Amino acid sequence: MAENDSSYYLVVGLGKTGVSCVKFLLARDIEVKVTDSRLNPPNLDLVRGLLSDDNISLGELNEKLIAGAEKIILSPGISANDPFVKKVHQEGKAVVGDIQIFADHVQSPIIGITGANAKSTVCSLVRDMLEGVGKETALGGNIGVPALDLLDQNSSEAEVFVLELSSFQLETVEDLPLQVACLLNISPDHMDRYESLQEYVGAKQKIFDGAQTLVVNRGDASTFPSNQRGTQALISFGLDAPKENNFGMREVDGKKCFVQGEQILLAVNEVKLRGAHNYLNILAAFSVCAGMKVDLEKAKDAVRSFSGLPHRCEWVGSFDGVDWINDSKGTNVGATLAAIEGFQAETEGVIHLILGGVAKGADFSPLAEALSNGIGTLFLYGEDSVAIQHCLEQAEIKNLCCIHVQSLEQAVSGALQVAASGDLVLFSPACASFDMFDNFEHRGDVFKQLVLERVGNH
Ligand code: UMA
Ligand code: ADP
Repeated sequence: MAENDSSYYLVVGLGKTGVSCVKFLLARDIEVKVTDSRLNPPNLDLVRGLLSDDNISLGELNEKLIAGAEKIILSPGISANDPFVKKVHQEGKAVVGDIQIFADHVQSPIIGITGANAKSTVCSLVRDMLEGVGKETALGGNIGVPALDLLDQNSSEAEVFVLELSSFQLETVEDLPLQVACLLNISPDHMDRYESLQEYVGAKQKIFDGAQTLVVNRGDASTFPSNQRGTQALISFGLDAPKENNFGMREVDGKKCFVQGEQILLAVNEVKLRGAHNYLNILAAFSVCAGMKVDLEKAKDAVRSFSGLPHRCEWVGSFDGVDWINDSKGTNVGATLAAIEGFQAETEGVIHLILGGVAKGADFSPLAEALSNGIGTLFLYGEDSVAIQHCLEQAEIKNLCCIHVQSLEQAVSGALQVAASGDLVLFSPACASFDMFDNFEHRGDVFKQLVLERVGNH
């Protein structure tokens, strides 16, 4: 591969993001080279159709390509601590991610939403609310559609862009002029990539830097900006009664309601989403739309009809009085905790929890209290199940029956045996899926199929 050609953009990583960057740059006649540490990255055939072999370097991140590159475009899966990235910085080269390139090219307002959990749910609800008031809206980012794929050269721009932003993506932004930036919540995640929780929070907080209106969670101090500029408006949401024009909940005539200040927006029984965590998600979406100056009265219908996304506390079925829930997207401890707490208030009997997979260096002790109160049986499976059990043993959980199983199939069979009418079986793994499954969707689909076959036909 030629290394010292005239200037080019170097795309690092050939996952979804890398490919979207290659396509975007080529469409703008910018010379591109690519490198990936894998010998056979996922989109190799597609990229071979776009670039000559001379411009593709595989098997390691090729440091020799740094010198001739005008800009380095880093995929989110590559950490700033990677030796390649350190070398890039040493050589004084500009490093950006796809989100910065996107922001540099877009005219329409952009909403950015981040947080440890609930990003996809809130982004999707905001999109539905904006469309409900007649705004043509495009949704992308960490949710699965790379941001640059939202910019089709041949069609006009959407009226509003909603971007789900991960901490990985935020690491590489320099100047993100968001109309509304929302930080939903913080709980530890990706502790195998960050040296401390502070470093993770710091990456998330970058969402606020260039934003006009900031949306924060009153119940979570880490979501408040560490440096708010005087020109930036702040809107907060929380489950308590709100002050001024912020968002929260009040009891009105014996009914729990979503409110803005004193003004009632909707009663809880008018919406399909259930559980305190989902009420927060609705309030966050209202707050974001308020930041966009949307007529909330007109946006309410979209909230009423939103029934949540697959794999997020998704109800699979009720068999012999037992509810089965697929929360495969619960990929960290904070998500699983929210799911347990969300269902505890509404479950007559006990919750049986299925948990396991790749723990990403997480500490499971925050689950101790929830596991001591109201969890019947815990089924542990997957690559890190022994380490998780060890962590839980140290937390001295009382009254918990913990069973190790070899597969999700065994966990479902075990749960079928122990669950009695009025109980709920919650599959919320608190872990990543790639020890046994392609991704969280695959894992959730396998769980649903097992439940429908094994339990439904029992
Ligand atoms: N990788 C290598 N070598 C390389 C490049 C990547 O081994 O040279 C590995 C990474 O370590 C990672 C995997 O390949 O394990 C994918 O990395 P990537 O940067 O190529 O990822 P993309 O396919 O571009 O997908 C990314 C997001 N993935 C990550 O940030 C890891 C997707 O979020 C996102 O949907 C997509 O961009 C479009 O924006 C997924 C995700 O898991 C769902 N995100 C994390 C999360 O939600 O917790 C942050
Ligand atoms: P993300 O895109 O951030 O992963 P999702 O909307 O896909 O978020 O939800 C992922 C998981 O987070 C859900 O399956 C649920 O377990 C949990 N969750 C949902 N809402 C909340 C919330 N408000 N706080 C904490 N956890 C939540």
